[in-house]
Amino acid sequence: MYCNQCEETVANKACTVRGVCGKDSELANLMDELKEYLKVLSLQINDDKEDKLEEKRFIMNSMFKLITNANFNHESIRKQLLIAKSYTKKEDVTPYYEANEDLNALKSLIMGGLMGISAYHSHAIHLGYEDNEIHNFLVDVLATINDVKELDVLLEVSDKCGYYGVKVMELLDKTNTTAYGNPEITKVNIGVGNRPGILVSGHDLNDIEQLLEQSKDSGVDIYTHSEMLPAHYYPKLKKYTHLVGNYGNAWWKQTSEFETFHGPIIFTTNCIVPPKANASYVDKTYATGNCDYPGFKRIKELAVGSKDFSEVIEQAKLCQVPQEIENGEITGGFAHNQVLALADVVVENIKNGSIRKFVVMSGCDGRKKDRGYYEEFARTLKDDTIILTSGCAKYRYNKLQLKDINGIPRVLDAGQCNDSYSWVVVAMKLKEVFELNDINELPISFNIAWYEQKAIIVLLSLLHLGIKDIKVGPTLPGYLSETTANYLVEHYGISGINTVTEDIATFG
Ligand code: SF4
Ligand code: SF3
Repeated sequence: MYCNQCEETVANKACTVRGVCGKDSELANLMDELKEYLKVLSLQINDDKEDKLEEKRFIMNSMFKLITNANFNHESIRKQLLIAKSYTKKEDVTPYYEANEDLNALKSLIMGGLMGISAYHSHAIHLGYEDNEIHNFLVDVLATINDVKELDVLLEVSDKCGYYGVKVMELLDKTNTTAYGNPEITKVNIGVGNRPGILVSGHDLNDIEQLLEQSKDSGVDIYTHSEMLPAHYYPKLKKYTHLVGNYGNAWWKQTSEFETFHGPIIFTTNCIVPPKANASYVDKTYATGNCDYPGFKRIKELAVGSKDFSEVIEQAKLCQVPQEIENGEITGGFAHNQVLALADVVVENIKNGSIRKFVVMSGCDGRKKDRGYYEEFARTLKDDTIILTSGCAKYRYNKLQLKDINGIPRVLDAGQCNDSYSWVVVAMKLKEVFELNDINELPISFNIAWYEQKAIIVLLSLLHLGIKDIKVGPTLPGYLSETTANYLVEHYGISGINTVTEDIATFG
C-alpha cells in the first residue's frame, strides 16, 4: 500500500504498512484498484455521458467510499470493484501514482478535491437535488487526468475543482435550507437526559430526519455526535423535542465516548474509528449510505433514500441511559442567513472598533497532539477578534466560554465543513457593505485545519474565490512536492502554521 491522502499519514509522507486510520494494505490496494477502474469507466462514458446517470452516480458514490474514515469494509469495496469491472469493456488500467512527484502532488490534490465534491453531492442527492454539471465534471477529470503531464494544466484543473467545490457547497446549502429551514441561533445541551438514546454521527441530515420522525413516539432520545451537531440548528429538525443534545466531541474521541453512551450509534458518513478489540458497542453500531465497517449493522433501505430505523430504535429501548460526560450548553447556528440577519449589529461593532478582526478556523479536527495549537490559538486571540468556524475543527475551542463582544459570541459556528460556504457568503456581503474591491481587504484571516478530503475541496474553493494568505495546518499535505508547495506559497500565499505567538502576530 501507499496512501498519503490524509493529514495523519505516517511521517507526513505515506502509510505503507498499515494506515494510521486503521486501513490495512489489502483494503488500500482494493481502493487504489477501484480508483483506476473509475478512471477507465469515466473514459468509456466521457464522450457520451449526458444520459449515463446510473454510471455517474456509481462513480460519485465510489469516490465517496474512498474518503478517509468512510468505508473500512473490504466486502463493500470489493463489491464496488466488481460493479466497476462489469461496466467496463477493458481491464488495462494504468497505475494511479505518478513517478514525477510534482505531477503526483497535483493529481493527489485533485483526487482529494473530487472525493470531497462527491461526498457533498451525494448528500444533496439524498435530499433530491442533483446537478448533472457536477457529475460531468467528475467524469471528465477522472477520464483525462492520467494523460495530463503538464503542471499548468493540472493547476487549472485544481482551480476548476475549486469552482465546482463552491457550486456543490452552494447546492448542499440550498438543499439543506430548503428541506429544513435556515439555521438559527440555538443553544445545544451537552449533558444527557434520563431516557435511552441513539447517537448519530456523520453529515447526512436526511438520515437524522428520517430517524427523528420514526422515533418520535418511541421513548428514545436522539443525540448528535461530532459533525451531526449542526442538525440542532435547523428549524425543521430542532422541532423534534426528543432531539435532546450533542454527546461528546470530534470524531476521534468516539472510542471512549461510544462506551459511555450505552445506546446504539449510527454512522451516516465519515469519520469512523475502528473500534478497539474490547469495545462494547460494536453490536449496537449501524452504518448507512457510503460508509461501512465490518461487523457494523446496516440500516435497512426500503426504497431509494427511504430507510427503516425500527431495528435500531427497538435496540435502543433495551439500553441503559447515556452516562453524562459533560454538562451545560454550546451555542451555534450562525450560518449565512442568521449572520446576515445580524449584519447591522456586526457592521456597527466593526465601525466602532469593538470587532477588529475575524479569523475563519473551519475544517477538521484530528487526534495528533500538535492540534493543541488550535485551542491555544483560539484562547490567545485578542478579545476583539471573532472566530468563524464550521466542521469538526470547532471542538478544539467551542467549549472555551470565550467572552462575547457586545452580545455577539466570539466563536460563531456556521455548521458542518460544507457550511464553510456560509463564510464565503458573509465575506462577500461585508465586502459589499464596506465597498471594497477585493475580499482580501476585509479584516478576515483564514487559519484552516485539515484532516481529510472534504477540507481539501473547501480549501480549493477558497483559493478559487481568490482568498489569499490562508494558513493550513497542522501540516501541509504530505503529497505536496517542494515545487508545488512553493507554487501555492507564491501564487496564493498559502503557508503552514508556526507557533501560536508567531501566527497571531502575522494575523494582527
Ligand atoms: Fe494513512 Fe490517511 Fe491513507 Fe489512512 S487515509 S492510510 S491514515 S494516509
Ligand atoms: Fe470532521 Fe471527519 Fe473532516 Fe466534515 S468528521 S469535518 S474530519
